[in-house]
Amino acid sequence: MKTLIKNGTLITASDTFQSDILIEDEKITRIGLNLEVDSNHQVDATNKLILPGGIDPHVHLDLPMFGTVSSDDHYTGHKAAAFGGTTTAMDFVVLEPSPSGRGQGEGDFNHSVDLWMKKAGKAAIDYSFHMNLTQFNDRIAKEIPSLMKMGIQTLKVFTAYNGRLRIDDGSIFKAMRIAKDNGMLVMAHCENGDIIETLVAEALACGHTTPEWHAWTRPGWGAVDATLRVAGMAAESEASVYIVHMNMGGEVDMLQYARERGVKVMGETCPQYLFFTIDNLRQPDGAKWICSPPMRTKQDNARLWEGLTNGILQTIGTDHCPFYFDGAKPMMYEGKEIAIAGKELGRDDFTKIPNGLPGIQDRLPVLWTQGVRAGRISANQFVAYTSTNPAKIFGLYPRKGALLEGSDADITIWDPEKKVNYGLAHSHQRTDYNLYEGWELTGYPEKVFLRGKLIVDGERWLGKSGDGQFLKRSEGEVL
Ligand code: DUC
Ligand code: ZN
Ligand code: ZN
Repeated sequence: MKTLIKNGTLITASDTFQSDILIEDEKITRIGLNLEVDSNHQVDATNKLILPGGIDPHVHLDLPMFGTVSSDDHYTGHKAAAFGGTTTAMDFVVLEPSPSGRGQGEGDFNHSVDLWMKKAGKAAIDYSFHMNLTQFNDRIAKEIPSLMKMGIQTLKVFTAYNGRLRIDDGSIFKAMRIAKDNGMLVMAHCENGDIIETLVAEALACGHTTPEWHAWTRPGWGAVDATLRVAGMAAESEASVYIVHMNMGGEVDMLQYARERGVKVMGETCPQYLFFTIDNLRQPDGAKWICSPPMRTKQDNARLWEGLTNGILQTIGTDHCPFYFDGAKPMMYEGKEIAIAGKELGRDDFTKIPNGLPGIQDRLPVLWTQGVRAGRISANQFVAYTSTNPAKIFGLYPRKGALLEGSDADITIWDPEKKVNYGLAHSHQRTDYNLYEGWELTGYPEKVFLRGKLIVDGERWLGKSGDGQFLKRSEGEVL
């Protein structure tokens, strides 16, 4: 099967050039001007841009939490991703004890990965996993290198969620040493768990229950101090470390400080932290914006943009973890009514609002208009942050994140002039709201190929459950 895409403008992380592109079966096999090839299909891409499919390094699909579950699974979330031009997504395996295993509730990597593989059987785009390292002891330490053999090159640690997800700093430091010795990468969620626990208890005791208290009880300085602490551990252990969902200007400062001193630390931000502030949590529908870490200030938005403009940050993920705003009301999804409990669970208590928001589809369209068209980042930086850098950091390059002969034919044909009044009507994310409702966008995906198969053609969905493949990853690069 041969598909020839003619007359497009290719955008890579470093170059912009006119070229045709030939896809044979699942791979890009030729790139060049005026290709004359017998093909089964030709696509005219005159006035269109050709981008490597987006890679979202940070999503939470089908994740049980807050007594419910994130409302996109590996099919619905992947379908939404594809409509937004993304063809690879990485989500996080919850470390669970095996029912027949060692007992005492000790996490079991094999069992946990098996569970996640089963969930992801319905994948519609390619995917891989990070492992949540939410327990640590000598046995777990010994078993960490086995993850590499499973193609899981990343350990996620938390400096918050005391008594649940957090492991202490000594354990994080030991995990970093193991990661360093085995070509693995440590990802860190940086907030100050001790301060959060104190402030939450005080807020509730005073009867402060509204959504904005979610932000007041998770102070930004805690994210800044945790970022510096994690960077310090990276320096001392010489491990490669990736700070997820940077939301504070001060975190960008800490990242810059560490990187200028040769520490192998990298940073991700997410679109929501570039646009929204604590003011959104004060709205009557403020629960829609509840996620951890929370929205901050306009100054933080601006410093994060600066971090992207100047290349201090390396990636833009989404932390896609959607919930319904009103899960008591069913919504239609592929012709069926479906209701999943959501933000209404915390109507009277901000600590019970499921943390997380949608974004897997929104990422590229919103960033194109607000980033590239607004002159904050170049089109090449857009590709770097949303595709090529994640591929390099997470051990997928040049199979993914590249427009090169031999790379997987994951391709998004982008119409840079298409105007869309964005919002729920365009969204395939399985939730009842969209954070970018009514935003005027210019530039939108037109066609999306996953390993050579056309899965999105305008408004038409041609993909299916099971199209996605698990990607075994190997050692990545430090950017
Ligand atoms: N933050 C969220 O808001 N949701 C899921 C996980 C996380 O870190
Ligand atoms: Zn996190
Ligand atoms: Zn997350």
